[in-house]
Amino acid sequence: GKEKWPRGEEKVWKEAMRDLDTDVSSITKSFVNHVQTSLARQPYNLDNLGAYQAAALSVRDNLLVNWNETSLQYTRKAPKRAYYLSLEFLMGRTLDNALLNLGLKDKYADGVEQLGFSMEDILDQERDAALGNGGLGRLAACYLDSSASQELPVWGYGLRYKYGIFQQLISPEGNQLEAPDPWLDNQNPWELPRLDVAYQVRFYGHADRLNDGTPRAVWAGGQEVLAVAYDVMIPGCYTKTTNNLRLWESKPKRGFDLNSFNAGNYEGAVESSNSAAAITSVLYPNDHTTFGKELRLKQQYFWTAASLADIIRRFKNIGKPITEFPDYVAIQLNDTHPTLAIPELMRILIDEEDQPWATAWQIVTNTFFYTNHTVLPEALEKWPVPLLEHLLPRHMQIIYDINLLFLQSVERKFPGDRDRLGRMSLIEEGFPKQVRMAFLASIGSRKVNGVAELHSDLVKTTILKDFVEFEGISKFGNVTNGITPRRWLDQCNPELSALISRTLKVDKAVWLKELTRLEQLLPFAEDAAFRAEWAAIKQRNKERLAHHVQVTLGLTINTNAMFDVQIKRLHEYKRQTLNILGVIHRYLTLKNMSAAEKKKVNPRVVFFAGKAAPAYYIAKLPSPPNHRQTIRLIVNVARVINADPDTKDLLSLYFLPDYSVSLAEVLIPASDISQHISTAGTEASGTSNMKFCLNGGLLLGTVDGANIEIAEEVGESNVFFFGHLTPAVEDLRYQHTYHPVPIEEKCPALAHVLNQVSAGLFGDADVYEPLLNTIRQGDHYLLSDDFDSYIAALAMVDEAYLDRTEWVKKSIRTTAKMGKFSSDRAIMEYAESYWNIEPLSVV
Ligand code: Z57
Repeated sequence: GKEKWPRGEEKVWKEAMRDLDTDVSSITKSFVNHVQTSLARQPYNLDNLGAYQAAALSVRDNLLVNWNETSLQYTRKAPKRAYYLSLEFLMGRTLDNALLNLGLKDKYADGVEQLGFSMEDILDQERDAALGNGGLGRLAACYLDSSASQELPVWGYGLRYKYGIFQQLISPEGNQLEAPDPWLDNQNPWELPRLDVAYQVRFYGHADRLNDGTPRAVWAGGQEVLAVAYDVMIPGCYTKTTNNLRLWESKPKRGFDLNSFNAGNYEGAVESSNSAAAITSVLYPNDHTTFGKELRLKQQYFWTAASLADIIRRFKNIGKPITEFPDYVAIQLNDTHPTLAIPELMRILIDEEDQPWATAWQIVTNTFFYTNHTVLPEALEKWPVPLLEHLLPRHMQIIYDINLLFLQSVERKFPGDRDRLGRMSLIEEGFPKQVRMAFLASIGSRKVNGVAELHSDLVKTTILKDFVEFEGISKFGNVTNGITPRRWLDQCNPELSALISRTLKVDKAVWLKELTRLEQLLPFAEDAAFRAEWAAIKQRNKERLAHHVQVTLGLTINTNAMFDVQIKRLHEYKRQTLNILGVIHRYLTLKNMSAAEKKKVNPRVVFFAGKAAPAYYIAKLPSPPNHRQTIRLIVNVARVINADPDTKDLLSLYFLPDYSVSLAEVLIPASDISQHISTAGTEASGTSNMKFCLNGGLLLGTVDGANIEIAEEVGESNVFFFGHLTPAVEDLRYQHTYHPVPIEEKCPALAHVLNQVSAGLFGDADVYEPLLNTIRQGDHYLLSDDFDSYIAALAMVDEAYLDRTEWVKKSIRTTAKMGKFSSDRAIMEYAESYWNIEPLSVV
């Protein structure tokens, strides 16, 4: 029976339970209260870090009230819910975002100033939550913000890594050094440990089929690990809805193995406890490469098993039959990393819920949705069958069964087509055999989507072509990525946000949630006073960046130059090398100019930032050329160029170490032009391109990913496109292999640049040789094919920048037409066309 509530006096409860007061004096009271109690510190010697913690705890109180209310509504109304499974959530900092979403920033700023602190200093104390590598993880974070802001019942599920993406240091020689990221060292106020929410997850052991006429099996033995929940509050913008991001931490089932301990094997006892904790100890820092490590597979299963157990428990509380599961639950798979959720749900339905195979498969294929984020072959996950058999014997059986039934149905549709069966099998033949995770994710899902129009077309016509032919085109779609305008405009560029509100004569609460309203800025491109304000804000953002670089690196930057920015993970396909070789070309050109010619040149500052995957040295083998050498080249080119009195006023170059979400928030609003120059067909979408354009930076890029849709929106006259198009890429690669043309003939300008590097103009000549040779021979990413048109595009950028009035018009028009790229639009497409969920107001 239900307990009587309230227990005591209703009036007392109700009075105590109303929302927290948010007048400034209540805020300072709450702040000081946290200093004295939660932090147990003396108010008189409180430093900025303590002030950050007190402010965070005080803001968190507001979030927790909303978060509880939201959970209660979800439980009471039991709407269909969606779950976003992502191995990465690149959240960045939270305090500023929470204050803005709650609409409390001005009041808190007022309060902390009255107590003698500056809001800016306090915000700067926070460490980034960097539980992701790059675009895929940041997309997940934007999607959580948009879900909460639109009152959608969406939860995230991920891992609580003890160490996030490594901290990048750059040695004086230009080598990337990696240091651990102990982000949890100063208590994290944004998470709530839920030690009572815990599940057991099994590894290894053996699986025995019952062979009793059912498909059931018993999986037993092996190792059991505990998954413990940590909840992170996700506040919506100007709404009470506060969703949840549940992150799992692994720990040993018992503190240590009692048997070994009693047998005097203290070390052995501790070892088993170490291996359980190891599962969530560190984020894998490899982006776009699969690595085949057992610990990574353990992470994937640990996380999907705990998340599914949690989702199923919540579903069961509604009291509906299991066959109605897809009416209450949609699960989005962010890339193939959570694909084990498919055989795991089959295992639960068959072995634990005693469902027939067909019923189980019906439930599974109505529950999951799969987003593909790349067509690069080296990034497509494959797991060795022997490893899966060893770690997850029952899942391997289920995968074989899925494959058998699937191939039988393919055979029925295409009788005798053995090539097709080989191509489509979930198991790739070889030594060892491997499970193709993208195929498993596709056939186990209700829908499959790519992340930009071009990319989704490529998915349908290349890696999943056979699956489109077999299952029909309607299962395969596109949801173009988006970004949250809260963080990527209002938070990172407050002056521009304020100008927009003044100009549109509407509160930001309105246009931040209806971003296509930015179109109303278009006529103001013709207004000289408006243009002056627009340009002045860009200038102040450039000065803010220069100040940041001055304080953190001690370098003085010329803010009267065009700011040219390329910031993203280092990867061959993203072609940072093309950019640096272009910089060298510019440098050599300047060196040959007369003083009179130089007078006509507009100064340019080039910024790079980004992390490269750590090198793994295989004993005695030289490590292959990779993007780490590109960093080294950039740093050494910078050293030479920035010191050259002939050119340094006209060209300078900076590699900013340790790229992060919070560094992006300073760089992006300061950019005049940003570079998105992947070989056509290789960048699935890109999302920083959207961030730059939303902040009035123009785009220099290839006809690739979301660049194409940005150009469609803002107009081709406002972007700088260059390079070969996707359909030409395959032919060009074929030419490179079978009819190679020496680079001196094909692209003399590039050959000259390469020769200068080889000749030691930037030192370390032999170090760069392997990197340069990837361009001279093979040139898989087509630098030699695109270089001339790249240089021409850079010249057009220079030319356009000389007419500053026209440039500012382009900048305004670009921002004005970026409404489509709000992640609100993207997440609504998922909600309506895929998940079938609706907003639920929390009042
Ligand atoms: C990652 O960040 C992306 C794709 C991947 O397969 C992996 Br692994 C990591 C990126 C794409 O490269 C971007 O083009 C895209 O914008 C982003 O995912 C979000 O979809």
